[in-house]
Amino acid sequence: ADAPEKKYALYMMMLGFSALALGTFFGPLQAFNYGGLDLYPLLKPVFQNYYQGLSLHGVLNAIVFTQLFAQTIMIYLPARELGLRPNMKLAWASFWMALAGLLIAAVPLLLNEASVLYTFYAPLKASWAFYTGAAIFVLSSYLSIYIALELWLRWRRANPGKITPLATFMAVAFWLMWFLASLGLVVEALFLIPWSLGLLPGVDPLLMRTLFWYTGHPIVYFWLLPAYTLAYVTLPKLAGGKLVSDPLARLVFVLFLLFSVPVGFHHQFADPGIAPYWKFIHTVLTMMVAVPSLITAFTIAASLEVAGRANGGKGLLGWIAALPWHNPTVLAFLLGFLAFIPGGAGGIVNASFNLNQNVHNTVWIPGHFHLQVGTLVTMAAMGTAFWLIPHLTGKPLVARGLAVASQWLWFLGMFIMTFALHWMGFLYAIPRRAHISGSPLAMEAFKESSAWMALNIVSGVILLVAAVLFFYVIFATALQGHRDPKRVLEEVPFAEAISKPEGSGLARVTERVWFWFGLAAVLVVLAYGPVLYQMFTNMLPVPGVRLW
Ligand code: HAS
Repeated sequence: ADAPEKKYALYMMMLGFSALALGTFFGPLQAFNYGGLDLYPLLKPVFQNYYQGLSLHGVLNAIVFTQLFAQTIMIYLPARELGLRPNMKLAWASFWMALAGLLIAAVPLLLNEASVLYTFYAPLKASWAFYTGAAIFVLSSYLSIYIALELWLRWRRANPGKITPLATFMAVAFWLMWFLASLGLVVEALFLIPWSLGLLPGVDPLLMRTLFWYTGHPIVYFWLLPAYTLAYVTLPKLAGGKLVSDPLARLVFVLFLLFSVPVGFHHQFADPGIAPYWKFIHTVLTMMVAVPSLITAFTIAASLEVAGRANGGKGLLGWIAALPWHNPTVLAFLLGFLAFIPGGAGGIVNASFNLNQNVHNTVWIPGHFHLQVGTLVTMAAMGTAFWLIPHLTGKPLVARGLAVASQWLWFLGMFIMTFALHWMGFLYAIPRRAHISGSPLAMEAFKESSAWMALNIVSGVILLVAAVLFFYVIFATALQGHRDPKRVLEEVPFAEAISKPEGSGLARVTERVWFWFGLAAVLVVLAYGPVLYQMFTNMLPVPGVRLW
């Protein structure tokens, strides 16, 4: 790593992949659980039970890995695009804060004192160290928000009147969205930490759930948007073509800024204490947040078509075969996006107020999100690692064939697993977050779906093999002694756009970032304000309980 931001990006990303490696190890154990095979007794005394494994799996994969990858991509890409050095002191401070938070939270997780799953619903209570470590970890992303905004504003001062380059624009919209989105978790931590220390007699579970889901839905776009950014700014070039429309890509990110946050009640359709009309308003807003993904489906597919035709593909579908499927990065994105189609459709089922009653708290839901975050987001990160680690280190990719195999196997494993989970959830109402294999009664109750459940074991084995291959490739690449700068991508592969932002009215309108941010904040206040006000004021008059 010759530039300091390269070293920062490498460390951040490898820390994220280390978390993913450990978290992923528990994945097959969850899959085996749904297949009726309980391997947890074999892991004693190091790991105690299913719920400890599930908490480690969710926290490390969904919270830690995703945030560290965002802190890599959404700082490194704008820095390279603008040719500016980010504030390195703060960048390293964010790294050390994330590491410290992770280590503090890891202790209770490993001691089975924080087995409260990644949603940490009260009244489940974890050790104070878990909430404190998690808070420090999440707050490290606030430094990233500052670093990205400072970088952008520095560029703007030097380039008045110019349209912000695309990756930087995406990073700015992304970090502003995360600032708004993360406030729920920050406020929740202000209750959970004193409660876990015994300073508060209790917390209101409904309020805690509401604060959690305030952040808990937009956090999925916090996971998704680095993948989308890479898909817009690098995939078209890696596939051999161009991005069809730069302004449309900007519109997508503005729509995410506006609609990612005011939607959290769609996780609480079954909760009492929130009037149905509020839930309905959040349903409508959730449908709005699917729109930027539909635009993305169009723009990315069209850009891939441009690439396929530039590679010599002919006819209606010949361009698909002409895409560079042998390139492990392109392959990862193609397969990830294919999985995202049924995943997105499932999301719309979840959001549909009444249909949700059929799938809520069943294994359909883990089926949905393993297509979204487990397949697209993770594969985008894996695929990107195949060029980014060589780019950052000057060391060429080791075992390209295994890299390709890891992506096919990951896709196949996820496909089988999510197919089975959707089926089991929708038709047999098998509950999620349930230790099924530990209870003969539960196995008896779900006998009729045993064929689907057995598929989970198959998928667990395939995913384990895929993970071993992937982690071997990236760690062997990063740790080898051999450098060969000629065989690595020296520059970030930024794609050129066919429809450019210069002269585009849409690009001018989207450039008014502070206006969109203000509007997003107003939407949040309208969609959440009255309900939260009511929840906070209802909480106060409980006789004999002082909450502050
Ligand atoms: Fe979700 C639950 C609704 C997207 C993650 N979601 C979850 C949970 C997680 C999660 C983790 O309304 C569980 C939380 C928990 O533990 O309880 N979700 C949606 C909707 C969308 C959506 C409407 N979710 C995501 C994404 C996630 C994610 C993205 C992670 C990254 N979700 C819900 C709801 C629930 C829920 C309810 C609560 C359910 C309950 O009852 O508990 C939308 O944003 C989806 C829009 C997506 C599309 C797809 C567009 C397709 C594209 C692919 C194009 C293909 C190409 C390929 C280009 C409309 C972009 C070309 C290929 C070639 C080869 C040519």
